[in-house]
Amino acid sequence: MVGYNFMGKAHSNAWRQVNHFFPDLPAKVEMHTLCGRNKEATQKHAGIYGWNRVVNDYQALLDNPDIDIIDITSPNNQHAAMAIAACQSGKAVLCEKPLAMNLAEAEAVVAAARKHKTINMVCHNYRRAPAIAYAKQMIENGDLGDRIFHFRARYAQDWIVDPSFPLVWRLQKEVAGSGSHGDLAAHLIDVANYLVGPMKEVCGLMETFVKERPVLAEVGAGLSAKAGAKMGKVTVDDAVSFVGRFKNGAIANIEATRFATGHKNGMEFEINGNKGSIMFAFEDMNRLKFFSASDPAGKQGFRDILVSESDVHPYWKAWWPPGHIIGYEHTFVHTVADLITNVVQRKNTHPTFEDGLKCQQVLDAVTASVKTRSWTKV
Ligand code: SOE
Repeated sequence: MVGYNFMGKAHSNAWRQVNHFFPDLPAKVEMHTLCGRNKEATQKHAGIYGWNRVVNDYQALLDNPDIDIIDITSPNNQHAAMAIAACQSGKAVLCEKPLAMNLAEAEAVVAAARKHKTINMVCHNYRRAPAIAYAKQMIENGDLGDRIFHFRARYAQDWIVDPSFPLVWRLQKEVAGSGSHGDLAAHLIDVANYLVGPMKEVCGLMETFVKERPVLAEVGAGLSAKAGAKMGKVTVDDAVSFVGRFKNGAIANIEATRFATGHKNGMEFEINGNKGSIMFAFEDMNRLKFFSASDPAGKQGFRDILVSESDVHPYWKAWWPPGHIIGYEHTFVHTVADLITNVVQRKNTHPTFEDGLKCQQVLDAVTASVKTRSWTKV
């Protein structure tokens, strides 16, 4: 694995736990090597997370014949080049989202994966929240009917509302690619692609509310950081909002912001079909709300499904008795569990790099639409 900050912590935990909770997987994980540029920090995090060895040169990971899977959790501007090099090495590749900084990069990654027949996955972990995986089954089962009308979604955070919060890499275009758009809207777009299908056109707006911030003095845990004295320019969007049309006729209404005061990780969506609707809110991720128009008159209403029944709900067999709920980190455990099976069977499952590219196509179309102030084809 390369990288050891927020996503490195989430992925490491997944690799460490996966055989414990999925004992029937066809392979046992050895957490072979952690790679990072800063020698001391890499060593320290390898110790905390449970990696057996440390290297400071990415090529050393790729050259090691004992390593089967490369996991990329470095900042966004390194994803594409690292993923392409990993494909060339013949190993399987898991890349944290977003797959790339822009469409051209994402296309190059997909081309490399095709050329080298790479087993690949992009880590859109929310697909593997049991409620979202179950929503997929319900939609395929026709529980919402045979026509979807709306995908309405919002990703609301507030960690940079304070203008004295420093200029971390997530706020710099050359490292992050974009702001709330590629970081948060990307998740909603991926869920939309997964549950409703591809979009054909979009029209959006973006805003950067705080245009200058103190430069970064020190990175802290999670998303925290300490500010330095000088000021620097914020080069990404703080908030994005767009509408879109799906190829199947449904319409999308999507918003992502880091300025929703009071909201911490408010990833929420609703899908309305001709026979039913579902609602999901990540901060209550063990529940899926479902309305069925087939319920008898007088007894209709949104019901609350606790998605924790072993024989019914995706991934639950691995965990606890019903109602003994799970959290954010489990979505990563599910992701690597499925990846391990694929690596052994030499096949790909969603979300592949192609799915990452499809997400990037929507992201780029929205950005173009904001620039030209017009509807843009995906
Ligand atoms: C920060 O905005 C962040 O950690 C994202 O980078 C993640 O992708 C998202 O899952 C939660 O918020």
